[in-house]
Amino acid sequence: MNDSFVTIAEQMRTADTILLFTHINMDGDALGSSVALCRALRDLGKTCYILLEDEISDNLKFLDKDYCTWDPEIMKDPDLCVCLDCGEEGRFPKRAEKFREGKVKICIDHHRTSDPICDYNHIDPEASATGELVYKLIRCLDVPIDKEIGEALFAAITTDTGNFQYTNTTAETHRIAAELYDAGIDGNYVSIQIYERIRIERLRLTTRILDTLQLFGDGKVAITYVNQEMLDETGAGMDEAEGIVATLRSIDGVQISAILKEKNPGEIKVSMRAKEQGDVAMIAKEFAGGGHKKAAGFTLHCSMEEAVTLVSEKAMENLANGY
Ligand SMILES: [Mn+2]
Repeated sequence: MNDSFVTIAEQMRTADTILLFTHINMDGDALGSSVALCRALRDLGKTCYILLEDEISDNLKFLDKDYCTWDPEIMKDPDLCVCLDCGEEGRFPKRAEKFREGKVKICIDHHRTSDPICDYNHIDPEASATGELVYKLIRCLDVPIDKEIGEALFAAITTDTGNFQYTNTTAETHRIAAELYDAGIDGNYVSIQIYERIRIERLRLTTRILDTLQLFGDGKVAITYVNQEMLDETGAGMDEAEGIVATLRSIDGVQISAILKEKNPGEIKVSMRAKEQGDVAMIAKEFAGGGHKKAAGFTLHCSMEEAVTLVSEKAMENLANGY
């Protein structure tokens, strides 16, 4: 059962010190929703920070105006610890101990989970982005949404909806976006920061990865991979392979796409996407992974060649079963 935003807002009003957490490999939703909430809580006079354990990617740095810290000692025994866009300690492993220090713990997330870990949880898999949920929470906190909060929320929502293209995009998503425009956001500025500041190294890596593209099942399944050698050759980081899996899905006729990332020799992280057909959460579940019907991931322990074969077979089987 979800706790209402009214209940959660009440908890926030009575707290003085609040520490926010989000998942590793932050995306625009993770950081955008955290920044928006941090700013709103500071507007209410709270001492509030976002505690991180990894670096903010260059295209999201514009969001952090002194909200983020990497120092767990910044706050002793916070009144409240809030995890956003994630609901399990494995998503913030190095900060899990600090999270438990919170006198009260709250989770705000849109990833489906079977067992919520916090005292108060608002988990809504129907929400396109955690940013949508934070928008509603800020409304309950009675904090006016200004340009800065609005742009952070817009960054969150544009990221997780694939710029309002994915199936999770609803009338509600657009209504919230409209409210953000009314608050004075510059949507074009946010989009340029997020989408149009690509490093040349990233583009070179993309070229290398696309060279590995293989199609299976009459062109319905597209699979690529990236290994450490490609990173060394191009000077790009593994995080810069993000987004390619969505590009693959955009190929005409493709229903399921996958990118296989060699984290370590023999350890392969698989990210999958589905278009109109296919349920990649079903595949991920089989390998102890997680995600949504149209976007999911898991880890395999085998060679790249074996992984490509296995993933292609699972994808074709998934489509054949009518998902
Ligand atoms: Mn999200």
